[in-house]
Amino acid sequence: MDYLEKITTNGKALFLAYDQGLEHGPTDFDDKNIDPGYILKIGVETGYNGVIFQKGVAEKYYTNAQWAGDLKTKIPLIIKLNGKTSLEKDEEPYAAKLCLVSEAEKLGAAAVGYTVYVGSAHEGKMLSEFAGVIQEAHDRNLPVIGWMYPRGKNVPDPKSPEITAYAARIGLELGADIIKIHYPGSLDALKKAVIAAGKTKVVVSGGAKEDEESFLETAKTIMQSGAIGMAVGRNVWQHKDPLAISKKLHKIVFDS
Ligand code: FBP
Repeated sequence: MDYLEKITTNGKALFLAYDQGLEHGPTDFDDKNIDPGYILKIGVETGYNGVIFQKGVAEKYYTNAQWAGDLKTKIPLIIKLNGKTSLEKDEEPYAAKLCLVSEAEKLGAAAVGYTVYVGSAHEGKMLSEFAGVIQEAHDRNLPVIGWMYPRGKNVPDPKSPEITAYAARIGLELGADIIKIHYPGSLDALKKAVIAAGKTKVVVSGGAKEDEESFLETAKTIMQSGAIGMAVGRNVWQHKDPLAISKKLHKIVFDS
């Protein structure tokens, strides 16, 4: 079976990330985007390939949501299984596992996600948990997306081409279906990471909100690299017109 069928369109993907409430807290939000229902509306109206929630938001705003009729046919749910808060300042981060694959499946997830802080002193624990997640998810025909984020004092330059390609490769070595990596700053560096990931597909994270023009230029570059798309949060739902920026992004991802 093609694990990725449910969360891609013609081999491309655009995901709407909304796990920042745990990762960063309400500081990322305004009066509108603090409401997960608002995010779901953006996701449904502009046809994202998946919305990324932690399990609590998933349960209350997706699995048991009545407002949008049969949501499951409109936007796939991706549950992020682990995470950490920004209050924890350990130089060597660890993202605790917060949800089981079986729970995610019960909540209606079409895919699951897991962060590995590549290079952290706690890397071994995360690699081992991630391997377990992949096995359990594949037993249930659920695709797995790995947030492969280099961090820690052994990683002085987390966006260097070498470390980005290494992080990407780890996704392939462990059996991730898709990896999510940060943009390493140039087309050439991203191409190297995509090649290192082999048959594991690559999506690129959006990052902190930036000027629309430079954000869309980067998106165009990303789509020339062999990456299949992006997983974007703040650059969409912090935008003054999330639907308009989503449409532009869709055109770049799916028409490239
Ligand atoms: P953004 O597009 O808003 O950057 O979201 C991508 C993402 O990976 C989220 O899934 C996650 O909450 C956040 O970035 C984590 O960012 P960081 O670890 O850099 O604080």
